[in-house]
This record gives sequence, structure tokens and C-alpha cells, in this order.
Amino acid sequence: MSRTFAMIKPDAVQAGNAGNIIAHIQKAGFRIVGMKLVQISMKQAQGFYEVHRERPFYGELTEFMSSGPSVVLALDAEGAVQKWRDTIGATDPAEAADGTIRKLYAESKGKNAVHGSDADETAAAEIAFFFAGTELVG
Ligand code: 3AN
Repeated sequence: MSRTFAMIKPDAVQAGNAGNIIAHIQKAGFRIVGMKLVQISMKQAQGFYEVHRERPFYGELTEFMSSGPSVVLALDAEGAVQKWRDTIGATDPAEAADGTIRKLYAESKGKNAVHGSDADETAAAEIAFFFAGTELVG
């Protein structure tokens, strides 16, 4: 078993798709070990996306991510990081495979419904960014 970090972004929460996405996560075979609704501050968004600071979309991205509530989750599965990336699909919904969460719910490359960690180390850091150890079930 390994663990990844997932986020249902403000566009999907605002559109009322959080419940469908949580159902999708469970049907795909993940075990939810942490979950909460948060509204991240601009400062937190800037910290979370620090690696993208030099990208042209950094301002737009951090503004969007702090614009409304998100659902943050810690998910367990065999090969959780890759499995979750396969479940969400490509960053650009126009390129996302049929049946993926982004194909179903994302509007654009920026407002793309969900986030997924890109490696085990990133997953651990992102989970620690949002969850206290006591907020994860055993
Ligand atoms: P992924 O979320 O699939 O790992 P990354 O790491 O390339 O994709 O990008 C991080 C986030 O930055 C994406 N989830 C998306 O919201 C945003 N992003 C990426 N490319 C663009 C873009 N061209 N315009 C606006 N936002 C973007």
C-alpha cells in the first residue's frame, strides 16, 4: 500500500461535483484515510504551488485555488500516486481520456477540478502541508 494526496479544487466544489468525485474515488478502489473541506489563503496557495512560481500562470493559479473551498484528501491504494493520476487524467481536460475525472468534470487547464501528487515524496509533503497526523485514520 502507498499513499497519495488529492484535492477537489474550488471549481468542482462550486459546481456541486464534490460528492460525485468522492464516489468516483471510492469506486476506483482507493481507501480514504483523510478528508476535509478547507479554504486555503493566498499565502498557503503560494506555498503549495511554490514549484510553479516562475510559470506565467502562477498568479491565476494561486488566485483561483484560494477563491473558494476545496476538499483535501489522503488516499491509500497499491501504487497510489500513479493510480490517482490515471484516475484523474491529463492536466488539460481536452486531452484527458474518457472516464477520467478531468474529462468528466474539468473546464480548462487552469480550472481542472482535481489535483494529484506527482511522486511519493511530493505526496508525503502535500499531506503534511494539509493534515495533522491525528487527522489521518490508521
Ligand atoms: P498536474 O496538476 O496535472 O500535475 P501541473 O503540475 O503541470 O499539472 O500544473 C499544476 C497546476 O497548474 C494544474 N493542476 C493547473 O491547475 C495549473 N496549470 C497548469 N498549466 C496551466 C495553464 N497553462 N494555465 C493555467 N493553469 C495551469
